[in-house]
Amino acid sequence: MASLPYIVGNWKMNGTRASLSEARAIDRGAARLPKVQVAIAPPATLLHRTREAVELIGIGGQDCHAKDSGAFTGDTSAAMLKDAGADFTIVGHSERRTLHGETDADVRAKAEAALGAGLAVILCVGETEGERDAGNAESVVGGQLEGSCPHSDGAVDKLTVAYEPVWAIGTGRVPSVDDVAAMHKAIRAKLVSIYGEAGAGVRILYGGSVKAENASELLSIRDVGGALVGGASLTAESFLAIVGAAA
Ligand code: G2H
Repeated sequence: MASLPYIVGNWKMNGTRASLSEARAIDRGAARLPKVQVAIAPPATLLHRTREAVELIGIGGQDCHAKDSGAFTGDTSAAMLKDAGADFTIVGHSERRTLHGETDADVRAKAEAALGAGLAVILCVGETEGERDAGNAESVVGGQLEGSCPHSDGAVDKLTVAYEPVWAIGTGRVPSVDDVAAMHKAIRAKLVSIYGEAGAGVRILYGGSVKAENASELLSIRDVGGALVGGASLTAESFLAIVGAAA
């Protein structure tokens, strides 16, 4: 059976307790749209409160450390996310890869730690504009998948991949339908080469300037199993418009 479309809000470094009203409104709205799986990734400071504020939607972290505990000032372990009520965590977002220098090996270690803590994983990949202009987008994304996909037992069953072209993030620019379709097809093929037939069942999200106006078109593309949404996930109104487009 095909899985439900999966719409995930990544709040990034946005949100205080006042934002819990948006989380509650998203939860109520999602209850009216049962043909869509909905989740949000609030900042770590809000995870526990968000867990208590919502009933239906999934809750996740935006990153985790690869170690369970230790002298890592400012970091949060996967076990801590789990303890705070998370169901999943994002790893390998381009803002982590670029601004924090995370390598594919780092991202794989984080994904393995998350799975070990009982979390599902949303693993982000995506090329820069220069890499696309040079004709290397598919090889770059393929290399990221080879380097960062987790391999522990059962990993494939708890894995979602998010394709986020770096140049489309927060810019209002989105790739053409043909380019999204070609990349998602290439990601699917790579997942099958990594995991065998099980790779055919991994959900692949598109992320990068998704909004209500472009969501229907993006979500209708073959092998686009949902969306990872940044800016437009910060209010219930704009996020639920995207969830509605997926229903
Ligand atoms: C990409 C996306 C969320 P935005 O980072 O993961 O952000 O929708 O703001 O482009």
